[in-house]
Amino acid sequence: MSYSQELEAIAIAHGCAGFGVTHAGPFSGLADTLRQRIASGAAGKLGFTYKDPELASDVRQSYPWAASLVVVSWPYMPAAGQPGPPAAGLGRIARFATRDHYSGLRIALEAVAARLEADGHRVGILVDDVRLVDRAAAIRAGIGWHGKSTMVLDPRFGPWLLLGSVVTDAVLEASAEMVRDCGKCDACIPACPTGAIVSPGVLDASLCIAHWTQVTGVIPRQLRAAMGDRLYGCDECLDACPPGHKVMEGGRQGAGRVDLVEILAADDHTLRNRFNHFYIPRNNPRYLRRNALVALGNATAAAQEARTATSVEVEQIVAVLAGFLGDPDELYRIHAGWAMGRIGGRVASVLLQTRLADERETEVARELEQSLLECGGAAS
Ligand code: B12
Repeated sequence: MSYSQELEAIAIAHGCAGFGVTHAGPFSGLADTLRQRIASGAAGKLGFTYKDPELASDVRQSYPWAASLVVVSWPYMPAAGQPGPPAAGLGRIARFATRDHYSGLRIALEAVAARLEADGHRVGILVDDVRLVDRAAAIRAGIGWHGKSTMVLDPRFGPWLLLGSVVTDAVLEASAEMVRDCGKCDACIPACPTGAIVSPGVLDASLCIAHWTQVTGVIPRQLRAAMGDRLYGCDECLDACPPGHKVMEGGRQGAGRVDLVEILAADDHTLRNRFNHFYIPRNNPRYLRRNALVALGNATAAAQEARTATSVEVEQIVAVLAGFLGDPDELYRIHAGWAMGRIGGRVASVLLQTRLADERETEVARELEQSLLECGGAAS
């Protein structure tokens, strides 16, 4: 057994799906790609690897001693389960976050790193870090291929993989790249509800629902209906990907379903504890509540259309939204008002009209006027 094979055996024994090695040199062209995405607006409001393209595309800027990258993939399906049917007050969490699926990946990487360290090597662990574009490392280490959705796919798990690396000064033999691509399949492209995959392999994050659930600010009005019942993340392009279908069978139904009313009633401390594995800007639960308000509007409207919501349920939900419509935080007033407009009806219309009469913030008033129109009421 070669040294790399011994490391691979450790990774596989800890549950990894894929294992590969690449040299630690810079990723050619990657810094330019990142800069182009920033310049064109396709990076949206994201920091992460877009903060410093030079740093993200050359691991030796952070680890001058780096010789190799040991890259692994972590399968989170079918463990992540399936959301099951929608309902009036229920939201949905993307599968990568139905629980902290990164924890298994980190344990596996620590085990590989521990072996390298025990043999006298220097190590660092990189997962979702500003210092490495995980997918670029995975491709060069032969773990999978670039899907048109931008996801790294492998033949067994499709896109349902998380990625992570151990950077080390050990000089290891590089793995061969995987010679495979999506061929004629482009199922992910029309599956995106907002058209965010603007061409094969290029995602405009400013249109991506997952992006908007993770950044600060007001969610663009034209994207809110497409968010559907999603509280955090989005799986539409992954769900559509044929190589991932087999592994989707058998997962627990109802996984990642959350009670949105309960989330909106919870205090900051409870939300931080319950969702501490989410990436929420500055760990501030107001962004989670913003997402919950939009999801609640969409989930309720969909249940009304499907005639699965009772009038009592809808009344209770409108009452919850009304509380946020009167909140001092304008982020809540905007999104609660929008959700009321989406649900519609006489009560929502009266509440919106009453709020609008008192509203002093121009942006909020503009939003409320539109919500009132969508609700079927007229701004007086
Ligand atoms: C920023 C970020 C996001 C952003 C932007 C995503 C994006 N596509 O760039 C947002 C918030 C939208 C996001 C969403 C998601 N993310 Co994210 N995200 C990241 C992060 C932090 C950086 C990604 C990055 O640097 N992108 C830079 C751009 C340039 O890369 P790219 O779009 O992948 O570009 C590649 C292609 O263009 C490709 N390419 C070049 N030429 C060609 C030609 C062809 C034909 C093709 C097909 C491709 C191709 O090369 C480029 C570089 O590799 C990484 C963690 C990390 N540190 O790497 C996780 C990461 C990419 N995310 C991950 C996950 C799981 C998700 C979600 C599935 C979560 C969810 N369910 O909501 C979604 C998937 C959405 C999607 N289709 O990408 C995983 C992806 C694992 C995998 N199997 O690919 C990562 C690697 C985290 C991890 N450690 O596992 N994410």
